[in-house]
Amino acid sequence: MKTKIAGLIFLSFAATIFAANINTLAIIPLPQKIALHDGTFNLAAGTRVYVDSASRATGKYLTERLRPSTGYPLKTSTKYFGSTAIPDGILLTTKNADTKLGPEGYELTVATNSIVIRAPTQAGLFYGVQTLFQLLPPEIFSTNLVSNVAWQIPCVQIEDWPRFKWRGFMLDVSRHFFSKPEVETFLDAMALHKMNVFHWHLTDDHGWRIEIKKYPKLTQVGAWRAGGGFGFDPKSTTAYGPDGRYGGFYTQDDVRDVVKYAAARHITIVPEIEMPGHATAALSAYPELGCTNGPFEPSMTAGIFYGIYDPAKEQTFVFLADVLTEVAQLFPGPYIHIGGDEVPKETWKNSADCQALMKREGLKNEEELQSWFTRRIEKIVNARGHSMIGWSEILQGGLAKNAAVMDWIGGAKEAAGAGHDVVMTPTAYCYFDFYQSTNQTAEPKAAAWGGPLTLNRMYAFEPMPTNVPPQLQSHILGAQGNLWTEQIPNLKHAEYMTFPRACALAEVTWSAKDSRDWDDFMRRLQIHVRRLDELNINYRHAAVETPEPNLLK
Ligand code: TNX
Repeated sequence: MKTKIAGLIFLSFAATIFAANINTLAIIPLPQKIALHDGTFNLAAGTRVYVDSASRATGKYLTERLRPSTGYPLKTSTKYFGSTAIPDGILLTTKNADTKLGPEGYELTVATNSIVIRAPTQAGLFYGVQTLFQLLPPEIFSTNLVSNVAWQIPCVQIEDWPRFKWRGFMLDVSRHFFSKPEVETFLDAMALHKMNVFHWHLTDDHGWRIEIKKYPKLTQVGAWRAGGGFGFDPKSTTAYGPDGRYGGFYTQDDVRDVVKYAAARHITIVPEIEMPGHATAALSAYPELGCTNGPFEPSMTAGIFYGIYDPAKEQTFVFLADVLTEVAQLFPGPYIHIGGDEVPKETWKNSADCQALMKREGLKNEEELQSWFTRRIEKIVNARGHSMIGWSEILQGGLAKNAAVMDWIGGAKEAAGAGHDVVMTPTAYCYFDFYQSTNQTAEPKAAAWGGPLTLNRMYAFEPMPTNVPPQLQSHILGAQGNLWTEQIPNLKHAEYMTFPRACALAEVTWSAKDSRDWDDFMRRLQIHVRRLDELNINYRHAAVETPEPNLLK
């Protein structure tokens, strides 16, 4: 019996030592260039991590992430000032880095007795560290000590950089409130996939989630609702309080913590404050800012968008300027998202004050009124040192001067043609709230107005719109997946909707277009989901167990 076990152990060791070929590597998103060499580097308790002083935080992140599973008391050291490999050491350095790798690129060299990650910036080094984790066995992500795994890293030479600079994920925390630790688990998952923009959808009809000191009622009143509103019992959600209220909000200290947590993972946060529509929660607190007297009630059901600010009241702009002042101070930028989607124009049509305003300003229709509103808001955003971004609809009636557009229902070509930057989030490819399969009865509840959006479809997404000519393509910053949460009352459900589709989107936005290979992605995904298992991230297992057809052929 003993010899049998020893034999098995030997066999599994032999497998890890000798079976290294390119098909055993499972990095997602796929790096730009990989060369695999013979041999492995053995991570051991005595391995040292050397950093130059600028790279100390990245080194600390590396050692802290390696500690729980390996149990190794790894420490970073700045005692070494050179820039070449050190025996038995992992060196992280920006010295002598090739600037051609760009602001997020890195080079990773694993030899049998040394590892070097070299990058022009800390973001690049951080991504090199992410790749290093994925060269180790998936158990490296365990939060518990793992004793039966050999921590071997295959010898490789990797050069890597992202295809797009915007690799985003949007979380709607208005329809369902996700706590600060829940938001942070998403930020960690983003880092694993080298995603770098977290779009935080902080306000909508169903809840105002960010503390604004000057307007305390926004969160005292607007952060709570009595009913679930989308066919579920609020008691069954994770944001139901013992006081019988459903919802929650982030204090400004919470926001600062999340901003810091994101920055440590090289993630920029784009806060979204919805206007002029999707404003019911704000109006439930300050009904005087609406066109009608309300009442405004955040417990409404889906599909009714009646909360809209009144642009004919100066008070509305005073309020929004005050809110944006506090938001601008909390988020280092560069963007503030002002929403702009699905504005119920009927309300403005029926308002004598709005009609009078339109006449005064020579505005032909309510679309132009929205554009007039958006231009005023853009000045406010710009004056606070930020750039404005909004959904497709901000194009209607004329686009504000420097605004960027988030294309969910079109507009990329027009916006790029007029010199504006664009982020692609088309519903057909980027909506994590859509069903992931045609068999809806076998799936947890999802948004059914679009989709299904299967994993292979997301993998076949091409962010660069075919109608944008080459000279304007630099305006397409990248792409983003959106998780709207009308149907999603807890974190595990949210993760299920997001993964593994986000793994596909990460590859679409990071890796070279011509390297996309569905079969190879599915091979790597089999290993990658073991990382998600270790990290306790939920995902749609069926997507991995029953591979879908290749849509790239
Ligand atoms: C459209 S996408 C919306 C959201 C909903 C989503 C549901 C966009 C800019 N607006 O308010 O949550 O559909 O799929």
